[in-house]
Amino acid sequence: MDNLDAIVKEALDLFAGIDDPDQLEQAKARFLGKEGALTGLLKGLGKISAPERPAAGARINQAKESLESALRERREAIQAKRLEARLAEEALDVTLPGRGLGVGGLHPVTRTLERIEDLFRSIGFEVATGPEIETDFFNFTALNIPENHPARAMHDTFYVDGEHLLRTHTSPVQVHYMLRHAPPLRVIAPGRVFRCDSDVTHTPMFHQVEGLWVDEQVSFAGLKGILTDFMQEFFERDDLPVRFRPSFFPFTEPSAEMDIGCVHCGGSGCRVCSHTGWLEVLGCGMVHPNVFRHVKVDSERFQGFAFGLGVERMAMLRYGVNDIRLFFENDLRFLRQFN
Ligand code: 2NM
Repeated sequence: MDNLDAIVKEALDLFAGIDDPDQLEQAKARFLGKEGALTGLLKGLGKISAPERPAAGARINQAKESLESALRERREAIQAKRLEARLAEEALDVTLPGRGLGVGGLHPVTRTLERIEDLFRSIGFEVATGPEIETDFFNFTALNIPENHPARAMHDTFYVDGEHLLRTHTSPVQVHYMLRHAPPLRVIAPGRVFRCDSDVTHTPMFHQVEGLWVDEQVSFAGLKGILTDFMQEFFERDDLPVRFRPSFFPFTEPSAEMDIGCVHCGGSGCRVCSHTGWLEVLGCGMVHPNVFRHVKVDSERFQGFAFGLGVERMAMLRYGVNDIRLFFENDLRFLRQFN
């Protein structure tokens, strides 16, 4: 009992210096555990004379309580300190600027498509769309391409079943349009087309714009004028040379292909134009009477001119892209250059 104050002081000093909960529990056991110093004193109470026993017991209990309350305080202090350290470590600086929103942009093919649409809209053309899955009739028969005609093989068609296919051009949209609208009419049909063809210059899906003008005084001369103006507006060069070469399409007669002076070398000859100075950019012609017959347009009274161009090709020439596949890889390093 003479050591009681010394034991309490030793315990309180020890507890005060501990920062770890496990160590604190071990220290507690040294004084209050089964073999602890205070427990030992309580066990020895029996040896104390009866008259002194209650006072001695009370002193030991008091000491025990003071140790327990010191332990409680210490535990709380350790916990508070740990929480503070964690909060400091995990603190967020809410005043830091945010990452910001990336600004998206339109795909170069979309931009080119919209540019073409805007130019034709500005001269009175309507924009029409139609399904990508078509019937044999709308994609071929109505366009004067009969069964077993080599043009069907030429187009490398993806067939869905015996009657349905992925359209190989957007001309079927013009056929639908002519069935619903009587001439005079001016319409372009932009959209995806599909051909079973894949190499450096061909992708199995690409975009086309086809145009059609039907009226009573439509001529090949008018066709040449409109397409020349269009190319000069599109490439922003009013001195852009153009030429028309005879060609063949089942749905037009006569038919022609249109070339423009090479936008890469200016006509002197380079790899882009295969050293010819010219780039083929479009097919066109006067609508064949058989097409008019299928859509019930009187070909004695009306004439029509039509044309078709590839949107990816126009985008490549406008932006100087040398591989069509870049448009479909969706590599952001490529796409970001068009923003
Ligand atoms: C081309 C070339 C020439 C064309 C024809 C028609 C329709 F439906 F009126 F008969 N639409 N588009 C046409 C004519 C398309 O693409 C190279």
